[in-house]
Amino acid sequence: MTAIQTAEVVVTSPDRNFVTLKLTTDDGLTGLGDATLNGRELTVVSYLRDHVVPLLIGRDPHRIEDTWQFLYRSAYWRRGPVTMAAIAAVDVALWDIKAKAAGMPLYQLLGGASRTGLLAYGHASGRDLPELFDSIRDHLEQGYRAIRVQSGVPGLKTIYGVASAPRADIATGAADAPGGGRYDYEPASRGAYPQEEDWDTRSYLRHLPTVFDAVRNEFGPELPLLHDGHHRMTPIQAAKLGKSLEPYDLFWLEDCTPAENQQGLRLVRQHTTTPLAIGEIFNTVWDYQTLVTEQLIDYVRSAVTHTGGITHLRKILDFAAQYQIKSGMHGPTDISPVGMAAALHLGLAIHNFGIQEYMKHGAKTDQVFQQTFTWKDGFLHPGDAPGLGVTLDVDEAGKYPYEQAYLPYNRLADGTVHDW
Ligand code: GCO
Ligand code: MG
Repeated sequence: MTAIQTAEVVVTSPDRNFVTLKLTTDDGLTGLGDATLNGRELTVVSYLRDHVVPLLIGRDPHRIEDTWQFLYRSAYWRRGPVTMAAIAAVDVALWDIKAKAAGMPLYQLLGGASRTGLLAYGHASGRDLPELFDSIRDHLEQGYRAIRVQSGVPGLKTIYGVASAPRADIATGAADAPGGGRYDYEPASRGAYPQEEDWDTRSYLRHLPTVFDAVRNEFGPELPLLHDGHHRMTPIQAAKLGKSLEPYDLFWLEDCTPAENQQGLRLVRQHTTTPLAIGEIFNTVWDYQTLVTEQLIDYVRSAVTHTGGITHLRKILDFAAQYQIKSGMHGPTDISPVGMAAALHLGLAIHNFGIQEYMKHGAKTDQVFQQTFTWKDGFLHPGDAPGLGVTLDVDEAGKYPYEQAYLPYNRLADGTVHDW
């Protein structure tokens, strides 16, 4: 029997913070797993270092399902983003090891390729229409064939998903910028306190349809367009938005309302045919039970990184497949290259793949994590190296120590804290 010999938790902040688990077996194989939880990174580091790593040493790396069940059930305290990110990192590292032992790219172990490449969408944003159009053109030039549209709202200073100012240092599609474009948006900001943003739902509901109208007039009916509501509406407000966006034929409307109350989506669904995507902050199949069995959503947004790894997300996606619901895995810059690689292998193998979110990482991140994935004509492919196809340069990672960073939060005009 082979055994896990060492388990190292590597924290690095090349363009932003990342947490990576590196497992090494006594026969010399290594496996990587992503455990990055944006703005709460060190909680997962402690969960792994203090509680999980001691349990891994000496275990058989090939017993992936057994290790998953052991870590989930023996903790007694179930679910939650910290637990599930830690288990995800172990799970993905074990799949990486198993695929390397087999001499195959990981997607082969998951059933082999169900398609030739993964359609990906990028993030266009602008404070006003000229900036937004510019950003959409940037993304088209970078090869994107599906584009998320986020826009400023008159009267609001800062808003989720919109870069606060175009980057002056790059013209278009520069490889060294996180996101790769001039209007790219990075939610977490370094510093000791979260930044405050402002929010007004009525202004947003009035303004957004005018933005999509302008975008459709400029770019035509074919381009798949997406939008993220980022949990800020009540179900009836979300229903109204979905209905008012119907003429613009969205690929999806994401996180239109916080979905802890899964039944709330019934109301949205009764009123609109705009496709709905939910789940980037979910971490188990139980968070989807009503949403899936009542077909209240169209796309599952969960990432491998935050949902217990490939083992658990695969179960969610297989469950969703029985209800014609597809994958739309979360892929912002806070999913590390290791987490992205896991998403690409899983997305290539499953039948019910929908679309993959893809924000490019910056050049420093790409130096810390060497990757084999390819990006061509709007499609991603994980590559054919054995395992995940990612190597971590631990010395390079050591050059970028952790930097405290927080996600922002919202307040309404009267000072009330609101969902961000
Ligand atoms: C998305 C997400 C992100 C999140 C971020 C938080 O759709 O990509 O909403 O932008 O806000 O991942 O860490
Ligand atoms: Mg989102």
